[in-house]
Amino acid sequence: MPKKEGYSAEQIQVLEGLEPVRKRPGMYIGSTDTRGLHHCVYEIVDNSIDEAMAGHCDTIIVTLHDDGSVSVEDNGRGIPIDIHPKKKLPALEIVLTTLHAGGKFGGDESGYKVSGGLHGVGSSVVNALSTKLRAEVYRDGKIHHQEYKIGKTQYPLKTEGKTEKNGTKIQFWPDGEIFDTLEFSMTTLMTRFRQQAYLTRGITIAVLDERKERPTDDKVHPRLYRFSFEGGIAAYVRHLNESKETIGKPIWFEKDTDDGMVEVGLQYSQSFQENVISFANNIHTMEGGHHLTGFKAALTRTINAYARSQGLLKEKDDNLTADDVREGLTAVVSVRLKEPQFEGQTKGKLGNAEMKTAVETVVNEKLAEYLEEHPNEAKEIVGKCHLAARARLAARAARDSVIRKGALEGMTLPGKLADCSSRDPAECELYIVEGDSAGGSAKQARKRDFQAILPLRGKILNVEQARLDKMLANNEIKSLIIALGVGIGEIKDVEKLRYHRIVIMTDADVDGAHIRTLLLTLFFRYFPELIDAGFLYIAQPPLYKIAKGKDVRYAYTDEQKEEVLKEWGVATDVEEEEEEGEEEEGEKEKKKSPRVSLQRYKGLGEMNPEQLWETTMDPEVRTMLRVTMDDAEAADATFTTLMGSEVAPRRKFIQTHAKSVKNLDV
Ligand code: 0RA
Repeated sequence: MPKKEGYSAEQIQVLEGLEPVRKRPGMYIGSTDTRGLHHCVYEIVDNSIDEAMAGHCDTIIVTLHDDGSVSVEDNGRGIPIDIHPKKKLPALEIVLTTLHAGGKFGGDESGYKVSGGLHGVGSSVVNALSTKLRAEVYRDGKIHHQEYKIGKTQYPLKTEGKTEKNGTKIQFWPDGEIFDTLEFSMTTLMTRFRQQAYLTRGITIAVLDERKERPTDDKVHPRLYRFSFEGGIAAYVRHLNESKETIGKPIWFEKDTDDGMVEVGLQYSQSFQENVISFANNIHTMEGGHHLTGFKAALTRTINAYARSQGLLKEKDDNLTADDVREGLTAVVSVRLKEPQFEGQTKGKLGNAEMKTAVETVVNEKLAEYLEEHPNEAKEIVGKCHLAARARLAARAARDSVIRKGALEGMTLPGKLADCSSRDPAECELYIVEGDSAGGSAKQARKRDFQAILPLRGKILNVEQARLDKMLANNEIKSLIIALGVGIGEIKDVEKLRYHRIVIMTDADVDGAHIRTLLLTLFFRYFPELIDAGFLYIAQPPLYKIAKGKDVRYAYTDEQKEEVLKEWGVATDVEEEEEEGEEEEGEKEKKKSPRVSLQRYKGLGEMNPEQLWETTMDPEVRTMLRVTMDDAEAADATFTTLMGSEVAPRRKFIQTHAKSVKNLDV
């Protein structure tokens, strides 16, 4: 940890004015969209977190004011206000009105600011991009304040009033001429502050939303939120594993080394996902770096050594691979060091090579210790890794067999596939349909020149707890992959894709939702390029058919159904028929008009081919949802819940989402 005692006005590097910041804001805060706007808050909060990490502050309060401003108050020592001998200005004013060399997102590596580094470097950038900024410093029983407009000082530092407090409060009004939007998101801020509170044990970060008009997303949150985690990183790991069936309690250790602090939390679960996240000086290193490399190396080495020493891995067995030992692992690796180097495209990669050895040494030692002291958990962990290794071999075998079949190309197109006649992928569509009876309807309904139908048996449902590699061995899935024509694994060739529209068409019930999820998972894991290219769709069959004489309407949502019934003057609380049939309306006024019938489709099989065509398959009128990769991270969490071995959260998820396919966006 850098020493901060005795730091005063003379030590602050004075470099240049703030003009460049307004000229090229993106260089300093990344962008001027909503991300850049939120970045300003992080810049200010990071300085308070530095003060907390130095041990001088334990509470940070962030307030979203109704006038569009944000304030950040901490109970630290207060930004120094003594006068700089050469510049003859208070340190506070220098910190807020002068720019440190280089931009955070610019080319100058040396200018990269880190939490835990020099105080206040980013505040001047925020000041330059604000129509107004007010700083208050509580020190020595007095209140000191100063205001700025687009970074320009409005009056000399003023000392007035008494206070018992110590600390700093910065309030700023972001400039609408710079930012595309001035709307802060409580949801976004909370995610960031939760993460930072986990990483800094003992700190409390509170967010207070005082806005009268709140964005829709934010209305779900209480107006005051406090993040404070005594458990630190261990609590973070517990939080990440909340819906999973875990092995033992989170493992946690920290050690101060010559090269910096190393802190690690980890826990295995029965899921197949890996979730390892790393930080350097509280900054999320998205692209990893040497600290993460050290962690992975130590994990592989230590678990193999333990497994061998206990005879859990026989002499003839190969070592577990790095991938094997990370399956089902959730871990947080956090390091703090004096001079962090951030590299890579988004500066999200730690470049300090010494951190590999530092983390590796600590993890080797502490993890070995843990395994020795917790033989039951250790055994379960090794068993889990072993399973991953076996699955890896099985998956390879399954893939090979798929590839072998695929290699025969057109010859082996599955018998169940009703292919289209066109050979131009750009105009060809493949409907993946649940069940043979719906498949039959779809085959009759389709336009055979460009629409192909592949019925999948409900059988794939049985793989509900199975792994994807088992799915690949499944005949239904093999048929699908062969029909797509692209192969899989190393032999994948997306150019060979036979259809540029792949449409998942399943029933609007729980089983349908389940099959759809399995298929989405398959595409997400094995054919992400097809999702990226926008080739994957979800069909939208109607939920209801409502008829009055010759007038037939289809409703795709409950709201639409209500609308039609209202239009036709039918009481909306009318009971739906269980089975298809006519419904007699009791009310007198309706006697003269034809009877209204309401049919609820439980499955695609209930629709006759014409209905299926005119509601779901006719390109002229149908709507389909295009599956996107937009939120791959969120999707992965969805899949974890759905594919995980714990049944309860999965069932809950399917029940709540069975009808709202939109929430399943991949
Ligand atoms: C440098 C020295 C001292 C405090 C700080 C910086 C400081 C900066 C910020 C930014 C936000 N909150 C802050 N709190 C403290 C201490 C100087 C001293 O008392 O010797």
